[in-house]
Amino acid sequence: MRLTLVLLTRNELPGLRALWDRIPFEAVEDVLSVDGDSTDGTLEFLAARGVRRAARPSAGRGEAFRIAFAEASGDALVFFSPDGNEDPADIPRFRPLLEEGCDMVIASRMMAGARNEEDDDAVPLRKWANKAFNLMANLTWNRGPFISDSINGYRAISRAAWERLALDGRGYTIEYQSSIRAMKLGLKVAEFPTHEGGRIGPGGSPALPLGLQFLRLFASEVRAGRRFLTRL
Ligand SMILES: Nc1nc2c(ncn2[C@@H]2O[C@H](COP(=O)(O)OP(=O)(O)OP(=O)(O)O)[C@@H](O)[C@H]2O)c(=O)[nH]1
Ligand SMILES: [Mg+2]
Repeated sequence: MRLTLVLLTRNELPGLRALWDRIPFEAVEDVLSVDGDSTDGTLEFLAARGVRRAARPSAGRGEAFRIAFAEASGDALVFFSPDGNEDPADIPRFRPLLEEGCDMVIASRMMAGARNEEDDDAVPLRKWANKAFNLMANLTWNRGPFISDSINGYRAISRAAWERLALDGRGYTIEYQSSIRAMKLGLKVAEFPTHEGGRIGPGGSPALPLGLQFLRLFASEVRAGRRFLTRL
C-alpha cells in the first residue's frame, strides 16, 4: 500500500525545527505539504528539504484535507501536524492497520495507555468538551466498537473511504465530520493510543468558537442523515 504523509502547517517553523529529525520519512512512500499561507519561514524550511508542496494554499484544515486528497498519490493519507501535539514516532503505526483493511485509523488521546495534553491539569476543560462531543457522536451514530477520540486530527484515511465520506466540513471540524460519517457508513475504524505533547511555538485553535463550530457540525450531521451519500 502506498502511503502519503501529509504535513499540515500554518506557521509551524518552531515545531518543524524541533521535530524534523524525528519524523520517520522512511515509513511512507510520498510526502506532501499542505500549507495555510505561512509567513514565518515554514515554506522556506520545507522547500529547502525538498518537500513537495500542494499547488494551492489551504484556508483552514477542512480545505487542507480536500487539497491533500486531490494532490497526493497515496492509497491512504496520514495527516501529521508538526506542532508538538502529535508524536512523530507514531507515524509507522498507521500502516499495519490500513493494510489489514481499516478505512480510518485514529491516534487516540483518550484510550487506555494514551495521554492527553491536559491530563495533568486540575480542570481539563478541552478534554471534557472533546469527550462530550465524542460521546454524542458515538451514541447517535456508532453501531460498531466505541471510538474513543473522534476529534483528534492525527489520523489516516484510505482514499476509498475518503471518496465515500464526501466531506464538506470547514476548518477544525473536518476530523469530527470524518469520524461521524465513518460511523454512519459503518466503516472500519481502528485506534491506537498516543501521547499528546505540548504545543511548540505560538498559534493554536480558539477553544470557545471551536466548540460552537462543533455543535453546529453535529446539528448539521443530524439534519443531513445519510444524504451525503447521494452526492457520489
Ligand atoms: N494546511 C493548513 N494547516 C493548518 C491550518 N490551520 C491550522 N493548520 C495546522 O493544523 C495543525 C493543528 O492546528 P492547531 O492550531 O495546532 O490546532 P489544535 O491542535 O487544535 O490547537 P492547540 O492545542 O493549541 O495546538 C497545526 O499543524 C497547524 O499549523 C490551515 O488553514 N491550513
Ligand atoms: Mg495543535
